[in-house]
Amino acid sequence: MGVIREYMCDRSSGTRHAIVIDPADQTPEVAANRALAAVNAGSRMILVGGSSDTDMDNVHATIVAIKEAQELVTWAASQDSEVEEDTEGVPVVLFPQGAAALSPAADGITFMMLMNSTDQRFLIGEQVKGAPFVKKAGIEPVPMGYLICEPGGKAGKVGKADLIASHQTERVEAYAMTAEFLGFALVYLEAGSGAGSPVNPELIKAARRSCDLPIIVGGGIRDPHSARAASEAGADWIITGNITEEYDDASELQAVLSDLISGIL
Ligand code: 1GP
Repeated sequence: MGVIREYMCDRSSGTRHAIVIDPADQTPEVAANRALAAVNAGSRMILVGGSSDTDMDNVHATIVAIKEAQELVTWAASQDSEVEEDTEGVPVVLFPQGAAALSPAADGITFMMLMNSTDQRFLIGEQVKGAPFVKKAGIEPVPMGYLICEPGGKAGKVGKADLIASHQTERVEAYAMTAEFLGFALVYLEAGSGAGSPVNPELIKAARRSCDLPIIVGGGIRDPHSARAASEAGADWIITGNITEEYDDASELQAVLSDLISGIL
């Protein structure tokens, strides 16, 4: 098993937090500062991707900037005998909209099927297009079933998803079982970036009871309360995106994310 898959699927330390950085929304330098603030707050992974306006150039520049910033911090800490804490960086993983927004600098890629898309392109088309690049670049693919739930936001529209309604627990159970039977490593329940309400915890519980895969939950999680609700319902990873982009000041962002992460069990 690859190291990124092992890392993402490790449940020994309970629910973890990750941020998603959209390269279309900020410069690589700003993205790197935000990533460092998130890691200081306790985030354990940086996902890079967005539903639109990402391309090879902005995705690559963003990943390189984040990795260089992490390396600089690690190097600086190694020069300072006073610093005792672990300053190793966290993995930077592609969370792509498709084959046109990849980077060889990533540590891994969520190689995903948008399982409830109505468009062949998001079920298998983009994956077939992107696979040769992933292979050649030696990026570790982590197979993931991606499910978009109501309200779905831009991801739901772009991905032409037949959204999972908040009461459709049996439907989510069947998808989660299917993800496991197909050999995926992870299931991601997405409410859409900026969603007015996060994924219904009942859907998370349904996915949890029907498969053994680690569950990632994101979309509309903005406070410790909703982070805790997702965690209690069985999420292994809590993802936040928008909230990270609302703060330019790194220490302010770190404080907001520390507070949110404190809500996770
Ligand atoms: C995107 O689910 C994530 O895939 C993040 O959503 O921007 O609402 O935090 P937010």
